[in-house]
Parts: sequence; C-alpha cells; structure tokens
Amino acid sequence: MPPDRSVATRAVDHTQQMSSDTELPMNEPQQLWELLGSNETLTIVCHDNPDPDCLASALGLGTIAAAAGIDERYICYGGEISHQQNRALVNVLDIELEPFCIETVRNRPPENLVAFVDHSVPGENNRVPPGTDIDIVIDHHPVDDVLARFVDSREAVGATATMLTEYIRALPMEPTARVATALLFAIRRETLDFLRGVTTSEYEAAAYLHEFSEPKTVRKLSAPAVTSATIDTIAHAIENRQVAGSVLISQVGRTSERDALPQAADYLLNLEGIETTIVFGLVEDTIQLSARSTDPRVNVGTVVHDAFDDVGSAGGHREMAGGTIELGIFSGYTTDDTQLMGIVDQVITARLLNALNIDESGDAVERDS
Ligand SMILES: [Mn+2]
Repeated sequence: MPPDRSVATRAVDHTQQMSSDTELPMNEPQQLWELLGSNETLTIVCHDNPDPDCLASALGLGTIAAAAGIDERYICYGGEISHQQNRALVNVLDIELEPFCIETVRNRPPENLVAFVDHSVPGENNRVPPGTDIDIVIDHHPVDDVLARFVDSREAVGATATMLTEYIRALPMEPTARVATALLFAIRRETLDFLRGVTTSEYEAAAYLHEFSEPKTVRKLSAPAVTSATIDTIAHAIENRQVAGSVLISQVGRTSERDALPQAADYLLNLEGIETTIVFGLVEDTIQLSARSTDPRVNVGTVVHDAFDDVGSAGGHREMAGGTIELGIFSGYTTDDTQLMGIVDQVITARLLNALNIDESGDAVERDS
C-alpha cells in the first residue's frame, strides 16, 4: 500500500470515530427511499434460522418499501424457525415468510431488488450463492467488505432493528402497531433486555417505538409458552449433568428441539459454582452442542473448536458457542439410540475435558506453556 493511501485510510477511520460510529449517516434514509421508490419488487432475505432481530428488521424494511411504493414484497429465510420466541413472533404478528428460493435472486431483472438485513455477505449464514449481486444491506455484524448498491453497516449498534427504526423515524411515515411491536421486541431480545451490547441508540429507538407499540403483545412475545418437548430436553440436561470443578457437561439423548440445547446451557449456568456449561444431544443424524461460559479464563468458542474441529464444525464467541458433529463417525457401532448415546457421551466428554485441560477428577491440568 502506498504511504499516502494508508494515511488517508487512517484519517477516514478517525473521522468516523469522531462522529460516533453508532449514528445513522445523514443522507442514508433519502438514498434508501429513492432506491426503493424507483424499483418494482423487493425480496428480503433473512439469515439462516432467523432470530427476532432479523425477522423484525425484515418486517421494518418491508414497511419502508411499501411506503416508498413497492407493491410486491417478499420475506424469505433458510433453515428453521424453531426457538419458541421466534415462532411466537412469526405467529402472533402474522409475518408472512417463504422458504428461500434460489430463483428469486438469480438472473433477475434489475428492478427486482434483493436485500439482506442482519447479515451482509452472500453465502455466509444464508443460502444465497456467493458472488450474487445484492442491492441493500443493513447490518450490525462485523464484516470487512460489503458489496451492495446501498450499504449501512454499523458494527457498534446493538441491534439491526435499531437501525430500521432510525430509517422509519427519518422518513415520511409512521410504523403500524405491528411493526413497532416487532422492532421493540427485537431490540429487547437482541440486547437481552438492554444488558448486552446496548448503546444509547437502542434506548432512543425503544423510546420512539414505545408510543406506537402494543405493550401487551411485547409482554406476550417475551414469555412465550414453551413446548413440552423443550421442557423434557431441559429436564434431561438437568438430570444427566456431570460437574468437574466449575464446568458442567450434560447430554440430553435424542431431541427434536435443537433450540432447547442453548436454553438448557443457559439455564444450567445458574447453578451455584458453575461458570461453564456444555450441553449436547442427538438431533436427526448429527450431534448438536451448545456451550456457555462466564469464566474469564475460558473461551468456549476456542474450546469447542479445538475439541471438534477434526470431526465437525464448532466455534463461536468467548461466552457463547455451538457446534455440529456428523454422526457418521459413531453410527457404524449401533442403531440403538441409548447405546449410541453411551458411546457419544464418552467420546464427546473426554474431548471436551481435554480441550478444557481438566482431568476426570475435575482438577485443572497444569500446562507448561
Ligand atoms: Mn442482530
């Protein structure tokens, strides 16, 4: 890189920081409005297994597109909507969703816009082929280069729903109760009730949404009924727990409720003396695993990555991680789930303890390095 370029880059970064990196750039709402207003259809692609932040943001962008004059609007997604809070959001607010279909993004006329909310890159956490042209990206995930005609990428913001609220606020429109309720719920959920990654932008967006939203519905969405299969799965995780020092490892056997695993891991973290939890189970023909830690010495993302990188895909953040291991390596032994789980349990637990540097008695193994 020539020296003048690097100086210029640094100068730009500096300015961005000075003007607060959470703030909505001044001309963006008008640019988005004009892009939407001069086109005919809009397909909003959610990321795989969309969460409330993504779903509400899709609803928010759809409502802006409608106000800008786009009559044909679609929201689609890949994967599943299985967490009870996500299902409740879709059902209670009657969000129309379609499974992702590759034809809607491929070989399309230029007046058919494609948008990403709460994700940025084709092929990353979505089923869109890498290299596909994207028209609109609004996201708060850290990414290097986002290619689209309209990009608003602000890592410092706590929720994508906050960003969509800012657009609605800046444009000549008002949110319906349904849209305001979805966005407000998403902001609460994404920031764990204003405790995680929250900025003043979330409080400002929430204050604005409050007067349009239905508090009763927000309350209903926040405490949805849990299926008995989820309760059973959590119960198995409680029953089967093994504790080694401050680490708790448990397996739930076979479950149809993939989203019960992170809930079990979260719940067991409340147990006195426990700082790290790892819960796994058989889901279809995979082993799914969810990990949590509040121990500053432990990075569960690295732990699960080190333990299972050679047999599956596992990783995540310091405090929150997950993984999938194909059952292929175990299924040759037996077709009986109980027997199978016996073998799986031993292997997975041994690998985890090894990655955590803990021996079977629960003592940390000293490492030279
Ligand atoms: Mn998000």
